[in-house]
Amino acid sequence: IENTKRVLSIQSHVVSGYVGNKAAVFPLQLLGFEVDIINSVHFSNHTGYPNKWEGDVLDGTKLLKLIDGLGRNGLLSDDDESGSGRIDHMLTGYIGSESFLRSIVTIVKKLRSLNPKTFRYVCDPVLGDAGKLYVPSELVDIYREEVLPLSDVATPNQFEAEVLTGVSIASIDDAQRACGVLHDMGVPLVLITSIIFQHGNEQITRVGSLTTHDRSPTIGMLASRRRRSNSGTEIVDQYILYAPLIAGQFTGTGDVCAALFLAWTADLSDGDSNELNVALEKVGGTMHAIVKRTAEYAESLSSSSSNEAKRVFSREMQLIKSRDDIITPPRLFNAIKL
Ligand code: PLP
Ligand code: PXL
Repeated sequence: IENTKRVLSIQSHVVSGYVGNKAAVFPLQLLGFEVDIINSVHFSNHTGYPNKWEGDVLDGTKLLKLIDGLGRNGLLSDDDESGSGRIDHMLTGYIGSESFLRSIVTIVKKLRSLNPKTFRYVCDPVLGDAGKLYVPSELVDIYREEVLPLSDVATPNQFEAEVLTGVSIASIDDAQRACGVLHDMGVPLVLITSIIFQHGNEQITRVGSLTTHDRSPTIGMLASRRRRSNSGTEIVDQYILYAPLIAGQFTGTGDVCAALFLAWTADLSDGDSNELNVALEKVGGTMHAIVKRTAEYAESLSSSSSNEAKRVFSREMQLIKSRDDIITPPRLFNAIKL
């Protein structure tokens, strides 16, 4: 029997809507993963709603207790080599406090020591977006100095990549350099999930595989992997994928994106360079389909929704209706080798 890969996903839970675990778990399960779910917060709704939210936050001490409980029952490791119970991947997203982030560091070290050969930690270093930090600034240095050196995969957006590396990203060259800095910090595989090139960037639209108008706004996703070849030399593979930018503010897209990238890179091996492009195309295809369906739905309601909370709700991702696009990613965009 083929072993099912197990993911420990430590993220937010919201009763209504799709961010954090509510955004990541369904895609992972559809793609065949067993998901062990720890909810870092249990909120009524995401924090972008006009009337705030209610709910509880799990602190770092309680998080470690949950891990203790799992460990005492053999649910973290694989004593008999059967693969059952072994955690192969850990995924984290938005983390709001220093104590919680430090507990994450402890857990990554523990899980890696239990499963040193195959354990992977996929870190979405959520810091902010569009020039604004939405976590305490102390977290930035902890990500840089303690978390990223333990990460096998990181999925920053453009702003996060800039803050973590100090490289400001105005061109593809800059983005490639930022990935290099992240590799130097110890992360072998990086996905910059969204680089927004405003219209008019000819260099970008020309090399892209877009069929849309030359000057339409474009979103780029850049995957970068540093590996050792058979002869031991260091190789960096980098691919970029361009998609038409869909206007509007959507919440939780980064969370789905990280989960999909975890899933589609789960079996990348050291030898091959030509699988990262396939993973990037699958992630880009599914993301575009989800965001497009969501934008169309929000647009269809926009005249009828009078209140602001309803408008925010209308932009919640149409994740359930997108199930076929998650299981079988549409082939929409080609990854271009850089
Ligand atoms: N990829 C595509 C095609 C997208 O449209 C989006 C979000 O809009 C993303 C990826 C994820 O971006 P982010 O990580 O900034 O939420
Ligand atoms: O998508 C990130 C996220 C995670 N957790 C909570 C959020 C958000 C975004 O708004 O509100 C609670």
